[in-house]
Amino acid sequence: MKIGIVCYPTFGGSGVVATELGMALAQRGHQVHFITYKQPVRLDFISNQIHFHEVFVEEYSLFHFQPYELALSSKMVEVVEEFDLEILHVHYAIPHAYAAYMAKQMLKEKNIDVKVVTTLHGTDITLVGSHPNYRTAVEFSINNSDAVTTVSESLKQDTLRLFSIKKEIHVIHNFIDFNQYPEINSEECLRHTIAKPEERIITHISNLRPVKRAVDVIKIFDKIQQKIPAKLLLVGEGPDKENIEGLAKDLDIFDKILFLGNSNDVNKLLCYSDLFLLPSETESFGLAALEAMAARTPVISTNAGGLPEVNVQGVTGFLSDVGNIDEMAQNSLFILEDEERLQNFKTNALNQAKNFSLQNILPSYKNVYRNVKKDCC
Ligand code: GMT
Repeated sequence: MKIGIVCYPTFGGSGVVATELGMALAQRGHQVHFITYKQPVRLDFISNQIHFHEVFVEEYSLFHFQPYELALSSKMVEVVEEFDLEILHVHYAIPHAYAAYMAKQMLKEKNIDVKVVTTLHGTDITLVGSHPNYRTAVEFSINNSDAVTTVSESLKQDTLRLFSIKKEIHVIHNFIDFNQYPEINSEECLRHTIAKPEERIITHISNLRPVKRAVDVIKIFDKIQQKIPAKLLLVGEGPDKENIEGLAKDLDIFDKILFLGNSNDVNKLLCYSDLFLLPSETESFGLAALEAMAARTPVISTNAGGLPEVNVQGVTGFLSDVGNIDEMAQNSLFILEDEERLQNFKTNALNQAKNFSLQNILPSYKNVYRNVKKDCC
């Protein structure tokens, strides 16, 4: 198949999923064309089956906002025509699904029938998409896609609740490519460079937006380290960085935290983790939690959105109400204080992650592609 993938090229989960999907398809012989404004950060697989088409937006003094959708839909038309693409798979509705609809209409005029698959990822529905300023256009572009998928059952229900949807929504969970995860104790996993043997290593990875509640991470970690020796690895950059640094200093735990910034190697960082914290306000799926579990790391999360579809209460970790810092700290200590229990949770986390392996999930996307193509011409 010849597929165009449109996504955000940044460290956010939707871009990561789109990039991993494109690389997996290319490895299996499909021709994949990424169309976005920058090379996706996780795009590290070199193959003649992968192409990258940069979308340029011309600056002009009249524009208060640069018209990205216009440049994107023009680029989609150009790439579909030049490379005979059959499918445009757009990740994150805003503005990608809308731009794809426009591209599809322009291509129709040229008797080209490209199929549009839209994958909804979370905040494009829950936080931003349903805002009155965007709702009409988001609803229209979902209903006019040839196929629609969501990354969790919870996000499907949110979409049906917040919009008037006429299309069938297919739930296709996010996935993990286990080939990218080093063996525990392998040479790539140098735990001793991070912490002393007696210290537990706790990790949080996110783009530090308020929705991730990274401030809660610091508060939970503070309670943990009062009881047991521990280090916190904080991976990611974002608007809450200053707040959490300030809080860590106020609590006098700054020296127990490693601020690692953005990383392309989360798989390698996670191999020394004993526990992963994800106290998000909302999370359609929680790819970061799944990545942690794939590296044998139990998860302490909230019970928001799709997290219960990933993290299993009392088995792979624990789930609490948003903001219940005391309970999250208690559950963390319950896992961390007993070595045998910790090892059981680690094994369970890995086993649960295996349900979301690339091999298990990829066929669902291929089915969606096959079905939309069946309706063709
Ligand atoms: O929240 C993020 O970190 C970024 C955001 C995105 O779209 O880039 O993530 C959303 O999509 C991820 C991949 O499907 C999901 O795992 C995240 O749960 C979801 N984030 C939220 O719903 C807040």
